[in-house]
Order: sequence, then structure tokens, then C-alpha cells
Amino acid sequence: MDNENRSEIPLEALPPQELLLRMYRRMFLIRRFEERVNELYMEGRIPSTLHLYIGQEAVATGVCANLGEGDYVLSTHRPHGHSLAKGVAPRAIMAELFGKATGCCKGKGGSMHVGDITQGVLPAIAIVGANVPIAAGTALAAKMQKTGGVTVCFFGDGASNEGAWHEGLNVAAVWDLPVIFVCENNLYAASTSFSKTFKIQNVAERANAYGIPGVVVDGNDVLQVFNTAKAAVERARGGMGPTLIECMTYRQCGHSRSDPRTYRTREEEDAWKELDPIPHYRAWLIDQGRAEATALSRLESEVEQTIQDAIAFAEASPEPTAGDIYQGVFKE
Ligand SMILES: Cc1ncc(C[n+]2csc(CCOP(=O)(O)OP(=O)(O)O)c2C)c(N)n1
Ligand SMILES: [Mg+2]
Repeated sequence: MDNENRSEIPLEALPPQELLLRMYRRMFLIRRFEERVNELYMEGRIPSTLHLYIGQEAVATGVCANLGEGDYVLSTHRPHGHSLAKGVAPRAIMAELFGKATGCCKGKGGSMHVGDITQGVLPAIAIVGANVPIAAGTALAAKMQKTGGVTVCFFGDGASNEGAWHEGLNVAAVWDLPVIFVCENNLYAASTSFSKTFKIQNVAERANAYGIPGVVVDGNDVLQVFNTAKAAVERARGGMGPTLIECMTYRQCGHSRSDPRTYRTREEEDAWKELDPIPHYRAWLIDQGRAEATALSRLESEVEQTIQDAIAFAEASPEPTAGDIYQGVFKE
């Protein structure tokens, strides 16, 4: 796909310049954050396991660029990108991955539970599909309290075959709740390919069953994602209820750290790497005269420093103490 044809969005519909650059920065931050986290994991400096978001950065970035204070984001087992895109501090996420007391969940959650309620990101839930009814709940709260906030629920293609997914979509639809359901269709649920578990072409077709709009977008094109999410957020804020957005994308790594990827070919992986959202967007910004290459390189160096700072912060932070164990477990 060449950059000219990649995004057919008319120029007047493009987000303002500052936002265009901020989206590049966010995507680059998510990518490099996870690449470094992966290295730290391989060196044994980060415990537990990891589900990397590498390849899918345009989805979280394009959607969350439409959100602000008072809006909520929910994620599942692949949550680093969603948290970074909504504005959770890299230091807080890194410290959480290290299991340190300064982490966004005080070191008790780890990779699959990152989130920070002060930034509108509910700590992630690793049960596939379980965040969907909870998203309906935060959207219902916003509607009842008239906060004007919207909720974005991120999930995978596999999640849309869970019972909870259907219940959550239905209740959100019948009550016109301010929620945007964002399916990141990366073609696989762990080792199971999409075609083995769906008789339909697209998850978005299921929106019809609940009487809400369903849209399919190129999830590797941050501008398409941004514009589609913008319309869905406006619709939700305007009291017109949910939208289901299906973003077609690909996870470039294995499902988790122990995945030999025998269920897909190296050729398929290479073809998707050609569609990597970050170099495409970088080239588009330069081609369209939206950014100088030197300015982007400078921004990239700043991001590297931010990540380095987050690692140093996490390493220097204290471990949780035994006395902390019951804190944050029960409501005071
Ligand atoms: C209810 C439930 N069943 C199974 C699992 C194990 N599991 C974790 S991730 C995953 C695959 C989910 O696929 P998808 O929803 O497409 O998300 P992706 O991993 O592709 O981002 C599975 C089966 C789980 N965490 N929860
Ligand atoms: Mg998937």
C-alpha cells in the first residue's frame, strides 16, 4: 500500500497539526516502550509474562486521541498500548511491570492489569470479553450522572465470541449508552485463526444484531482510525448510543512470550510488516509536508529518553512491603 492511497481522508477533515504529531509520538512511544520491555523481560529483569501490542499501535492511538478527562478506557490482556495512549505515565506502567510499589497498581497487578483510574483507564482485566459488560457499566454511570463522559472498550476478535460480549453490547444498545466498542481484529485469538471461529467476514456485521452502527476500518492507518472514532465519540456524547468499530490489524509478535507461531506462516508475517503503521505514518507526515524528518528524529530521541527515565525510575523504586498486601483490596 503506498502512502498516497493509504488514507483517503480529505485534508480539511485531518486533525490539527499538533495532534498529527502527537499521534506519531504516541505510536512511537508505545512501540519503543514495548520493544524495551521485551528486552528487559528476556534479560529476566521483568517477571511474569507479556502480551505485546507491537503492530497494533495505530488503534489505541487513533481512538484515544479523541478522548479527554472524564472518559474511560477498558482493556484486557494486551493493555500497555491502551494505557499509554490514554495518558498513563510511562514511569507508572514500567514500575508496575517491574512489580514495584510505585507502579500504577502498586506492583500488585503486573502486565495484564495495568491502568490508572486517575487517567480514566480502569486496571485491565485479563478475562477475555469480561471488560465489555463493565464498559456498559461505566457508560451507564456516566449517563446517569450526566458527566458527558464516554467509555471506550478495547477487545480482540476472539472476545467477540464470548457470551459476556453479546450481553454487554445488547444492554449498551438498548439503553443508548455512551460507549464505543473497539474490536482489534488481529486475525487470531491465541493460535486460532479468525476463519475457524466465524461464519461471517467481519465482527462489525454483528452490530446489526444489536441495532447499532458497525464499521470496519484499516486499523494500521491511524488517520482512518482517528476519524472513525471521532464520529463514534460524537455520536455517543450526543446521546445516540454505541458504535462497534472493527480495526483490521496484526500483532507482529507471538500471542505471549511463549508462542512458537506455528499456526501462521513467516510470509504472512512479512506481508503485514510491510503494512507497519508507524513507518507508513512517518512517511506520510513527511510526504505531505506535515513534518520534517529531522523534527521526527528529535521527537524519537525524546521518546527514547522518556523510556530510559521510566526504566531507571522502576529499577530505583522500592518493592511493595508485606504490610501493603491488604491495601487497595477492600473498600475503606
Ligand atoms: C474467558 C477467557 N478464556 C480464555 C482466556 C485465555 N486467553 C487469553 S488471551 C486469549 C486470546 C484472545 O484473543 P483475542 O480476543 O482475539 O485478543 P488478542 O490476544 O488477539 O489481542 C485467550 C484465549 C482468557 N484469558 N479468558
Ligand atoms: Mg485477536
